[in-house]
Amino acid sequence: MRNTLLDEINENGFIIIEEFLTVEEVEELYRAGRALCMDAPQANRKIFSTVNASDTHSKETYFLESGDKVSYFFEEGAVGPNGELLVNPMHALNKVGHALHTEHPTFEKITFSNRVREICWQLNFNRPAVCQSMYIYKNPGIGGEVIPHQDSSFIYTEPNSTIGFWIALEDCNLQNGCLQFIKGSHKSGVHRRYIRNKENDANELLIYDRSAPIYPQSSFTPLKVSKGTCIVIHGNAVHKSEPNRSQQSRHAYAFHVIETENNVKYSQDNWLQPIKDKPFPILFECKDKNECD
Ligand SMILES: O=C(O)CCC(=O)C(=O)O
Ligand SMILES: [Fe+2]
Repeated sequence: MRNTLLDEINENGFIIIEEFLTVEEVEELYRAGRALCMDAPQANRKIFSTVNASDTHSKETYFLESGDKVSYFFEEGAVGPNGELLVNPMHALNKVGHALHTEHPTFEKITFSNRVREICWQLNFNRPAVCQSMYIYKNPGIGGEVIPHQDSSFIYTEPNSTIGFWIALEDCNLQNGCLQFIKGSHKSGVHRRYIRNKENDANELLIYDRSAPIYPQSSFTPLKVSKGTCIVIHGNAVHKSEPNRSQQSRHAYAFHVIETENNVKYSQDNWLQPIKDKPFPILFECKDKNECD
């Protein structure tokens, strides 16, 4: 019983769980995501892109400080040269992050639900913690590509323990930029890392330690999933999503979980660091190992 999900993630690098959320829960999260669009800042809008590294200091600082906040990241094509909005505010955001799981009750409720705990338990976590969360918009026409990556590049633990929960809030297909995976790619280690730049006076606060690997398009399998589906992602699984070329948005709620026991070390080089006296919140703790088997 405990090993079905474990076998699946160990084999493919991901697990697809259909109807993970009820229709009502999907609706509640989707409504909350849309409401966030109206709360987004009207000045000093910050852009998020995995393609163009036109990083300014203020943009990187905003990102680095977003770990315990509800911060708003705009699409590249949504903001004009003077910071003005070029599109409908409902279509302007790339994502909101990275602490919806602690700062927003609607997202907190799903993140700390027994369904999530059950999956972590089945995946042999002993003291799992949620380190980040985000609402991803992938808006029609404007929603940019997410380049091939492993989540462990950003959230690195030793040994690897990172998993992602990615929950579709709308039906996903090739046209609107569904997730695509290289099956089995989690078996090949962490290919590069995104780390804090140790050079104090450097322009870039965050850097990759290696150049981007080339993954052939033919190696990716698109996962067309219905809203309410949860895809559990192994930290080392290579995945991506293409731009949204459709007329429909492709909203999703995603969060990441790490092990905090079993001598697992969270890397101090990661962009995301727990705030002093505010450790990453725990999903459960197995005090007595026998109790958890
Ligand atoms: O939603 C996407 O397109 C990418 C999300 C992703 O890579 C993640 O949640 O780890
Ligand atoms: Fe990812």
